[in-house]
Amino acid sequence: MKKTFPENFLWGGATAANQYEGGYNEGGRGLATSDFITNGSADRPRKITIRLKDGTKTMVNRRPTGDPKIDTIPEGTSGYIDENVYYPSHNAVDFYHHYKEDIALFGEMGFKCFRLSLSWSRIFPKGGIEGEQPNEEGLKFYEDVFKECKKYNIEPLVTLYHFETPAYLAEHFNGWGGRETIDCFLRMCKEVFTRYKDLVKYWITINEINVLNGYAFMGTREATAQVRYQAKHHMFVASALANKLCHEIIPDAKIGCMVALSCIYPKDCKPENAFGALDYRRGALIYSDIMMRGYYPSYSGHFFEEMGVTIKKEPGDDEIIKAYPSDFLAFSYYRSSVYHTEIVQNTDTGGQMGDVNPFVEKTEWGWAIDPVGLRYTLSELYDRYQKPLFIVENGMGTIDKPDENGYVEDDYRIQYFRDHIVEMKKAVTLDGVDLMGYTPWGCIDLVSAGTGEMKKRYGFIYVDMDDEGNGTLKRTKKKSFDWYKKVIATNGEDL
Ligand code: P53
Repeated sequence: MKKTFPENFLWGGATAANQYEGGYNEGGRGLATSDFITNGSADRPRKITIRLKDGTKTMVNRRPTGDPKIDTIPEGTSGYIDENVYYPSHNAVDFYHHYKEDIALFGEMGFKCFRLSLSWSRIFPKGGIEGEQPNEEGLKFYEDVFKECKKYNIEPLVTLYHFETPAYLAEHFNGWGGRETIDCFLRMCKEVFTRYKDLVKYWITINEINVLNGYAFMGTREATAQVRYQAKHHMFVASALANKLCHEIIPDAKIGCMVALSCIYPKDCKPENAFGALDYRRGALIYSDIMMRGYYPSYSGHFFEEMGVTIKKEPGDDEIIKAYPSDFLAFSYYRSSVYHTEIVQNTDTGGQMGDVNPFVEKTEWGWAIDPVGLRYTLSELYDRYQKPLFIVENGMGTIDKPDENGYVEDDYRIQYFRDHIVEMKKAVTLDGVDLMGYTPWGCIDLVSAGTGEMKKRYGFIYVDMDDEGNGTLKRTKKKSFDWYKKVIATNGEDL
């Protein structure tokens, strides 16, 4: 039995380009689907702005309905952003110009690992279509970032795809709805594996593959179950072939898949609720089952049949998925939720909605705070796969109130992390889970994916910016900064 975390445990923090990087029209970058999404709030959904066929600009709800009046982004994509609307991804919190400062702060906290994603259209502005040359300025940017990490002995953990599809691929191939996108993705992968082979040893193929849906996330025009699961099938093939390429080009690298796996409990001992919760959970586990084990699981037949989905596979797809499974399973864990047969569940997001749990408290955004659920999930996943796990997102989005010096006393955040790390430690020491590391989400304040807000903050570092993008972008350490620094320095002993 292990007594504590392993020596080489990867403590760190996590970010994603579409919410953190900015510089959307700098350095030769092409536009991405995320650049067309406005800000929103908990009760005002984010919208995707695109042009109507008649030429007028309009707004549509974030989940496209298949309305034929709505076109995807036509030729010359740059003309289609509405200057009067605020798009949080455009400048985000400007990692593009602050990376040295930010990485120095991560270094000061003692990070062993920093999770970031590549903006695909920065590497290939058109997504890597046949004959397209990579954008040297984009490649150089990430090289500089990784070299900066090395200065502080920080291992980059790089997500190849996180909530943004090159707009060109959305326009021409229906994003991940088209098989062509697989080849484009692989051209991008080959380029970055080759370029960064000495700098990056930890990779993740596709972020939260189970929550992806519609134009914003996958570049598809429609968001029907048929289109969604066909696109996911393309992602399974792309992910497996990316694993293959990665191992060929960087033999000592590890490459994982990533699924949102916040946990789900049955409401009570009513058998239908217990089985219902198990079956509902499969809606999320199907993704890791396919990518970790290498085949569509036996229950997937009834799962797709009930949704009226028929997956179109090309000859060889199943063999590819079988031959190149993921080395590890990365997952996000934020909360738990409760399954009840009479409550309509949000399909496959691994515990998004459900009945009220009277035993746990909630954040201001209604996310149940449940540290034991983290141990539960770690055990569930390790018992199922017996392969290394990596918690690549966890944390608490809150409204932080800085004092006159910009200092935030975020004792609630410290409490959240302390409680989760205690349970994570039990999973490692008592349950024997092989856990590679822990990278809390939004280690520096960044734009919320769900609402586009800035005020939903997760960071150890405060960034002076508001929901409309106003502010100095000044970085200030919160109280949790020094606390997390101590946790890392003692390898999780002093909490
Ligand atoms: P925000 C939905 C459910 C679970 C995780 O979320 C999710 C989402 C998308 O909103 O996203 C992940 O910012 C995601 C991050 C995201 C983070 O969780 O809505 O991988 O990009 O920022 C937190 O509070």
